[in-house]
Amino acid sequence: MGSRSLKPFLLSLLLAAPLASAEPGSVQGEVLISVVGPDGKPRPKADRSGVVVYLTGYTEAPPAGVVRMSQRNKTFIPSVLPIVAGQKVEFANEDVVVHNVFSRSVARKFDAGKNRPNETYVEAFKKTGIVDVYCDIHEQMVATLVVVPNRAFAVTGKDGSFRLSGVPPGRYPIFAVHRRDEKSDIARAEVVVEAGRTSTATLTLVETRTDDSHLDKRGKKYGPRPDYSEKDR
Ligand SMILES: [Cu+2]
Repeated sequence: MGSRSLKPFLLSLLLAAPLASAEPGSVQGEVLISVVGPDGKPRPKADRSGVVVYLTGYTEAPPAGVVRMSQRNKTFIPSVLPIVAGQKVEFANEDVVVHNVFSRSVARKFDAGKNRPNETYVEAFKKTGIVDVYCDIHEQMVATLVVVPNRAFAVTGKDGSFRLSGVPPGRYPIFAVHRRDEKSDIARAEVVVEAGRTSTATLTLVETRTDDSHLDKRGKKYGPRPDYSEKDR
């Protein structure tokens, strides 16, 4: 009886030892965005929100649960969504019209088909990378999923600031990806994370692509489309 209760205790000690020595650290910093004007000269951008900052070099299991990307007023909410590889996203039609969410990106190609109001489509994203999400009915609907390898990620606010927590000590590449598509620029730097400490990093993104032009799910230009409003059911 005594040995039976001792075993799990010893096991927990063994498991706890390596974890205690790897106290995590944090990274905080700033993303600068420079936009190239018509004269070819770069200018700093005031609004630095919506940039995904993440680290590579180690993997972690995704958080439990499904992440939601909604469709409302013919817009994706949120329009930029970082997730951990292996995580599922539910594309929820919270609109009054039909949507057809799809992606033709290398990291994940999918076609949700036509989803009516209140319908939800769930897709799993196993590979890391940038997934451009569009609607085959409404050309103006654009969103970006950034599938990252671990939980140390953040989305910048307007001031470009970010904070990554729970990072195991080590030297890592750190990246900043702006919305737009998989062809957009990615800023890269390197950061050293020490146990229990906060490191700093500054990343500079050059924004070269400023439009949202893209093809439909068949790889063709968007032509006139029926709106599939509620009355067409
Ligand atoms: Cu749509």
